[in-house]
Amino acid sequence: MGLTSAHWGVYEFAVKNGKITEMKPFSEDPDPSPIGPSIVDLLDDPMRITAPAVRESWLNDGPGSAPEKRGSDPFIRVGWDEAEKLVASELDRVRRTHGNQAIYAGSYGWASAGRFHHAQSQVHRFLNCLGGYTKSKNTYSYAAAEVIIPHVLGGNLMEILTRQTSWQSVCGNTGLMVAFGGLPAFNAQISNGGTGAHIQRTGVREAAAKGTRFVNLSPRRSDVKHDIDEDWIQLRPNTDVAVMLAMCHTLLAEGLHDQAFLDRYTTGFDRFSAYLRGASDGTPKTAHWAASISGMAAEDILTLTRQMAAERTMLTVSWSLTRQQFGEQPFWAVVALAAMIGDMGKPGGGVGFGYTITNYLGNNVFKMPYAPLPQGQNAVSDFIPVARVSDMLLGPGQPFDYDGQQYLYPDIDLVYWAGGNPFHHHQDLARMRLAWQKPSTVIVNEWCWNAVARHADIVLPCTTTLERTDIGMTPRDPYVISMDKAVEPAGEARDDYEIFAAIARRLGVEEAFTEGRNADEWQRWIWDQSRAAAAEIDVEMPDYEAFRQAGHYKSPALDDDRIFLSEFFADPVGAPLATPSGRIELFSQTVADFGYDDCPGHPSWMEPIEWMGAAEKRYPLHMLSNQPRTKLHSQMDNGAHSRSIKIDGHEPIEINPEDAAARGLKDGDIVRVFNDRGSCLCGAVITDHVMPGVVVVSTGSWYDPIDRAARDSMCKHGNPNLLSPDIGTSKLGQGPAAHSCLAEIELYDGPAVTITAFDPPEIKSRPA
Ligand SMILES: Nc1nc2c(c(=O)[nH]1)N[C@H]1C(S)=C(S)[C@@H](COP(=O)(O)OP(=O)(O)OC[C@H]3O[C@@H](n4cnc5c(=O)[nH]c(N)nc54)[C@H](O)[C@@H]3O)O[C@H]1N2
Ligand SMILES: Nc1nc2c(c(=O)[nH]1)N[C@H]1C(S)=C(S)[C@@H](COP(=O)(O)OP(=O)(O)OC[C@H]3O[C@@H](n4cnc5c(=O)[nH]c(N)nc54)[C@H](O)[C@@H]3O)O[C@H]1N2
Ligand SMILES: [Mo]
Repeated sequence: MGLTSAHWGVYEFAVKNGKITEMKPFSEDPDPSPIGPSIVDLLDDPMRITAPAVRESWLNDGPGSAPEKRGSDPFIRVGWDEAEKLVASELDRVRRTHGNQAIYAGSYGWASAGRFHHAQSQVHRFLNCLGGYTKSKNTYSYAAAEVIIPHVLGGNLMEILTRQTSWQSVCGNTGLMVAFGGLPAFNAQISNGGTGAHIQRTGVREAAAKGTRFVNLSPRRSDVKHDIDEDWIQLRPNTDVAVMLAMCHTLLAEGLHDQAFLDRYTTGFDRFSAYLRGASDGTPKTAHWAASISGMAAEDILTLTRQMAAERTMLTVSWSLTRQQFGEQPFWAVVALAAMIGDMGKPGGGVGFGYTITNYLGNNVFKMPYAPLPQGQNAVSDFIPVARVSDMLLGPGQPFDYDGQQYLYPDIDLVYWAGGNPFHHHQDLARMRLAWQKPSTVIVNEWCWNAVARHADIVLPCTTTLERTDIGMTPRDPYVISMDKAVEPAGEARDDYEIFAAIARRLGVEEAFTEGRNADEWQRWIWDQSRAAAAEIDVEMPDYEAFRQAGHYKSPALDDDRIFLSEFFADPVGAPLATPSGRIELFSQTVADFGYDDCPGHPSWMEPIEWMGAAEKRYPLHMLSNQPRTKLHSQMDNGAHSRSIKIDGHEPIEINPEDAAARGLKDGDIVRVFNDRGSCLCGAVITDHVMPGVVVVSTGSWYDPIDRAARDSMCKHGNPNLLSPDIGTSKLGQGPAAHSCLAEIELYDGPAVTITAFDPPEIKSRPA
């Protein structure tokens, strides 16, 4: 059997006559994900891109022609030679006439697992060899937290997450785990870079067996409800901060806060507590105040808070809380609440940033110094906060705020994407389609005809992980996987590396890009560099041949159960945090001095524009767009596993029975979900797992407009990003705010529709 690694786990496969005949989970995985095997049917599915293709108007009439036809124009199949020439000459034209900053290649997205063939690493390295590109900062996952947490705890959030208190420390120590956003077990299928063994469900079950009580504060029930007996307390979306502040207020008012902890480890409690008491704004943040905002009963807030003070408590926040307007506040407020409880630094106590929402959180992994593919230097300093992509394209030269400074949006003439799908991840897709008309040229490396490929001018077909050899390696997981090539590339598909090497050759930078190594030699180089770095910290890794022979390598286990920031809590003076005060900042003078009205100097409740309590609501329901349980984002939406839960081909929408009854809807009905920004069709799932007033549509259904030529056409398939707002979380983080979204639903009684998301675009051959 061969081995392969994906963000959803490791799989073994068998091959016969050039086809994969079997794909089964890795023998060491106790809780494998069913997502994996879907890939097998898709390798030579009609949606596979098998040859380079160029949009008809662009090819016939040149760069910038008929940009409004992106997404509806047919494609012309071209040979690699011509495709390479077109891409090389376009990159050259743009950098010479406008400068390298006119190339936008943030290229955000998850691409595939595998350390060498990681598409973003490849595209960034390639463009750095050419003089650089405008980049993006932060992620769609938790951009707001990435910017606020360094002001509160210091350091870098992505790095901090790998140091979260482990499940081993939770089991047997945590009396109460309070999960804002719940414990969505389906999300634990995923870990970026791959995962050898899924541990989250086991973690939850073992903790429950050893006495941890789980409380889910969320508009939606946790997916773990069948495994453990959680208490589910409903609250309105986007109101967690009000509840957290009321909990802080209750601790303060009842003298239950840990003053010694606050004195030793934090700064700014005086300012924060004045706000809690209402001294600074006239509103005490009482349980009754929060109840009127969140819909959670005041009595429940009081009771739960008293339990938190009495028991060893772990608070956890889902990343979804950051993907809403003022998404900086929940992560800051939860740190303040944990500090007042005073369990931080103790086994099983304090705060975790999202148990179960990816597999690596709370995994007791020894962090290995694995080498990345070197990226070189980007000579361009321009950047955007990742979710401001439409703003940038629509507003060249306009100023924007970000983390205390003002910058200008560059004027973009060429967009290059490899390994991400903005028609999956971005909000307000009708607005994005308008913005997408700005550049003269859009180039995309993809393996399937999804929406980002369909909206490109030049499409270069790339391989999937099963068509190349790689190393599955990430410091977040103990398993390093020797990834075998299973089958030959489909059609004329090439590895991203090969694609870039060939274009680099035409632009005279091949040597800089490849350094004379082929893909195999680079993988050996990555291994050897990693092995040398490991030896320096006295960890012995096998040599390259022995690793390839063995199929996988497992890094050593940690000696102790990890406790978040334990060094700091052991010695706050000797091992201070990387904040201005060296302590946890409950008030940040730095943030206060930025003077932002949407991100003050301490955790604060601010009313979002779109939420259930808004005084003037144009639409009555709050639409959440959570992560899909049958896939990763939009990847393999055309596969059997993802299709298995669709309703007449439409994405399901969860609706509470009360809301369904009020609209005369029954299970399985096709409904139109709409607001001012757009609409989509979904299949109704009527369930009391979602609270009244809230509907839930998972992301990931491929954008499938009824009329491909119309920019704001309804998506008949069920993509929620036609409805979500394209606003920044605040001037501080400028993160995406998809979860602040009101909508309405009604029975769809329009003409019958056929889903065409999984039909390839028209591809013409050149007349001979
Ligand atoms: N409404 C709403 N929107 C959201 C969210 C939400 O909660 N609500 N969540 C957001 C979050 S957290 C995230 S992380 C983003 C995710 O957004 P993305 O990461 O952009 O989504 P993916 O579908 O994973 O896109 C990866 C793309 O890479 C391609 N690909 C895979 N392997 C390779 C390869 O080897 N080479 C190349 N060239 N391409 C490859 C895949 O086919 C796919 O098109 O979405 C965000 N969008
Ligand atoms: N199967 C699968 N797993 C995934 C992914 C995937 O695509 N598929 N994507 C991965 C990625 S990239 C990321 S970033 C993580 C994201 O992980 P999360 O951000 O945690 O994931 P979501 O599924 O968007 O949200 C989880 C739950 O948060 C709750 N929620 C939403 N809004 C609010 C709110 O305002 N308050 C409260 N209290 N609860 C709220 C809802 O109940 C929702 O089901 O998931 C990862 N895991
Ligand atoms: Mo994410």
